[in-house]
Amino acid sequence: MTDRYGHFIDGSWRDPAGGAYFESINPATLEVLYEAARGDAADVELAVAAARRAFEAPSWSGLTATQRGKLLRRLGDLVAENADELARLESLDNGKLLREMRGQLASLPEYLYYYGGLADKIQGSQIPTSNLQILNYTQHEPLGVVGAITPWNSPLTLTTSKLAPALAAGNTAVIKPSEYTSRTVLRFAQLASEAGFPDGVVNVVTGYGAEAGAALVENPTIAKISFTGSTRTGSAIAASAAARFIGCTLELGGKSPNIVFGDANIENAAMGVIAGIYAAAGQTCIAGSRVFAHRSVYDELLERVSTRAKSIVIGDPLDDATELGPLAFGDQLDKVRSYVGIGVDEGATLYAGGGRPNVALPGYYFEPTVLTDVTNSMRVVREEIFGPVAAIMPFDTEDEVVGLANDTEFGLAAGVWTQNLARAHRMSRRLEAGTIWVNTYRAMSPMSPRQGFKSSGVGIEHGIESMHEYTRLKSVWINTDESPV
Ligand code: TXE
Repeated sequence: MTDRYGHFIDGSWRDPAGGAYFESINPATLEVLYEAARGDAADVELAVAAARRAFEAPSWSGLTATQRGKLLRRLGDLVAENADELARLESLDNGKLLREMRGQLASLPEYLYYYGGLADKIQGSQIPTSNLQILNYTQHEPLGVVGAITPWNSPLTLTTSKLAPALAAGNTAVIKPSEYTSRTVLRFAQLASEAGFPDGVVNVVTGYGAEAGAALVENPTIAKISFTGSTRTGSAIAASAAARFIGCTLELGGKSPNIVFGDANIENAAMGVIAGIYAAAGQTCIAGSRVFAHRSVYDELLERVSTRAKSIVIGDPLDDATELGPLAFGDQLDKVRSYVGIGVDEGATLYAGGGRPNVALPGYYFEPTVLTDVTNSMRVVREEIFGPVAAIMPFDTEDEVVGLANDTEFGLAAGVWTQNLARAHRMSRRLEAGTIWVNTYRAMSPMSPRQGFKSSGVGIEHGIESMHEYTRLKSVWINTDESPV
């Protein structure tokens, strides 16, 4: 019999108010993995009310910041102890390679340790106003109940990026994971309970975006929305949050340039281009989907990338020999396939890949693909495909490639491959993206802030800076004398 999971609300499992469940499918085998509760406004209401009670209860609001930090560190330990199980559950759910998941799980506790350490280091200040009689100081307060809406490509990591600073700052949370990947987020909430977070501090309502997700965004008690997902959904969430004057942190899509100059170490650059676009089958917001190669190295880079693309081992994500797994669900496969068709119709050349690979498993597989003869006006270059599809273009000058790279609605990340130090600095300054990688791609740490420029986001994730996404600042004025001021 298929496993069935309810919501995780107020420290225990809850059946959905409407009684409905939906299936989660293994994208490699197309088998049903489990059923999750199909949440609606009533479930969200219950979870938000529990989170608000928990926010006000002395068992949470009465903790010192150091005690909150300790809970986060304990949760980090529990995540480390259960890393194998979590890695496997997520790999089964979204098709990400088990070995990549093991890598993610190895660093996930760091997020919890880092924000656990920061919990008691968020300080206000004393301000020397023009009146000596006045003591003016600031303090950072938690916001209340944070609504976190997370996607399917890296459910655990992206949920933790929001939850760790939110909890460190003293908020409580209701998480709505993607309907494609509910399992690890539910397990994470259970581990938070085991770590000693009081009931109601971490709640999970599973379900569809238009139902549970929209109800969470519209709930009047929610003090803030933190969202990672598509630019379209992010835009709707931002509008709804703005109408109620609540804050939102949005991490959205990307169409990141990966730029290879003629003086680059070409072997490293080719590997960086490959990892940039084919890791996680291209289903990452930071995918280096627009590759610009200086004309002097264009042919060589194209050859290296396409030769490697054709030899990538595609198969079962649980098998350590596999280098590329399936796409996460059927609609995602349809989207990627249709974009390749659109590119060819627009005049692009299908240089490598473009179809279903020869894999015994019935899942949503798509070959690592290379498109050439592309221009910046084509949809395959302008829109986020979110699949293993690289568009490779030549360029002649630095000015030209800066113009091409910045000619996009997105601004999440950019890669630069060069041995020229001055050029590396110049490019880092000129590229309009929140993260710049030079002679590397995809490097990331909970300690380093990231911000999406342009349509790629609002607000900051990671780093000390993201703590302030989850606090509000109060300015206190005290007359220290008997005489009035
Ligand atoms: O995204 P959605 P989807 C991009 C990527 C992908 C495309 C579609 O291009 O192909 O988005 O993916 C919830 N109110 N990215 O459909 O819809 C939804 O249930 C509130 C990039 O999965 O944005 C899920 O939990 N919530 C990205 C979450 O939003 C709503 C990662 C994301 O779903 C909602 C994922 C609504 N009206 C997709 N509608 C990245 N930046 O890494 C949906 N949701």
